[in-house]
Amino acid sequence: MICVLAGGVGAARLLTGLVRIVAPGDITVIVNVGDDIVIHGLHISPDLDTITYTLADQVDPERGWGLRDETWRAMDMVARYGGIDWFNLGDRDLGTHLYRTQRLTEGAPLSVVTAEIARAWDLGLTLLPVTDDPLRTRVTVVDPDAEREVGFQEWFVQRRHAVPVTAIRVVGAAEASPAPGVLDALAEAEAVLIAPSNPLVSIGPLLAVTEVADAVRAGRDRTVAVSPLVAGAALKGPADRLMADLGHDPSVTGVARLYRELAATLVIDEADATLAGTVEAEGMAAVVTRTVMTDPYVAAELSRTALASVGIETAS
Ligand code: FO1
Repeated sequence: MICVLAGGVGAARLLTGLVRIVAPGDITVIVNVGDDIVIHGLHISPDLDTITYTLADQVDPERGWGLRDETWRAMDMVARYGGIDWFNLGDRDLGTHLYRTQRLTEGAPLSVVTAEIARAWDLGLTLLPVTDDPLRTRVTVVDPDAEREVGFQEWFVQRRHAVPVTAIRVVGAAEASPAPGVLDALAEAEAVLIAPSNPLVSIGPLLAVTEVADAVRAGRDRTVAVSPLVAGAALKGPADRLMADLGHDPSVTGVARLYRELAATLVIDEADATLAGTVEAEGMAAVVTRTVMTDPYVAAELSRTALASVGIETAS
């Protein structure tokens, strides 16, 4: 059994490789829900949907989120009325949010609804939201006029993550319990993979749930993280700037400082080979390989290397 801690796009890409080398039935993915937002009365779970659509080979390849061949006619109507149109919901994507919202309204927990959606797309693996309880990442931003705390998507999408950030808070974490199956998956996993997702706003909210952090820490020797930074830059998203804004070194060394108590090994890109020594000085084993997942075959080799670093050999 392999357990993966996941955010959105980077995790989804890694999973396209992992399912090529490990039977999907042996994979459990624990997914961030701190990015979730209720908008137009609909419950949107971006990271769960990004992973689902990517594994179903339905994600829009350029955007990395939402569905391919999408149309936007419903959003055009919202814009016509002067409604909230900065968060783009495609016509087909809306069907997912309608279904999820209806099921949640009926009282089904998010983990149950997530399993229903995953089954409808024949994913084969187990997708779990980290918690069924409300968990919301909030970001303190420096707007031109003032510093204010906003919801994750108000920072990420509405402000295009182009404003300085002074703090992150995961509201609800103290009261949140892990969703059913999360602690069992972590306890039973032969290896835990921390996907190349943003350590602060994608993996951070998972670890903000104390029991999850404790379970990951307890399995440190069989846990391996893949750095989301290559040569000091995030491939997608604002991880590098966010780390710098919040006083972390935006490099694999800074990633090692964030993960050293949770994971024994950090997989870093060939571009960062010269920093392997500083990663090891932080107390993690460094494994150097190609980490830029240009296609699922590279993602499969990256997954294979990551698993091998904690003693799991997979057939090639
Ligand atoms: N990202 C954007 O940059 N602009 C959008 O309008 C947008 C809409 C959206 C709708 C549904 C969904 O599942 C994801 C969406 N995303 C959008 C991506 C999302 O904001 C981010 O990928 C994650 O929250 C960060 O991991």
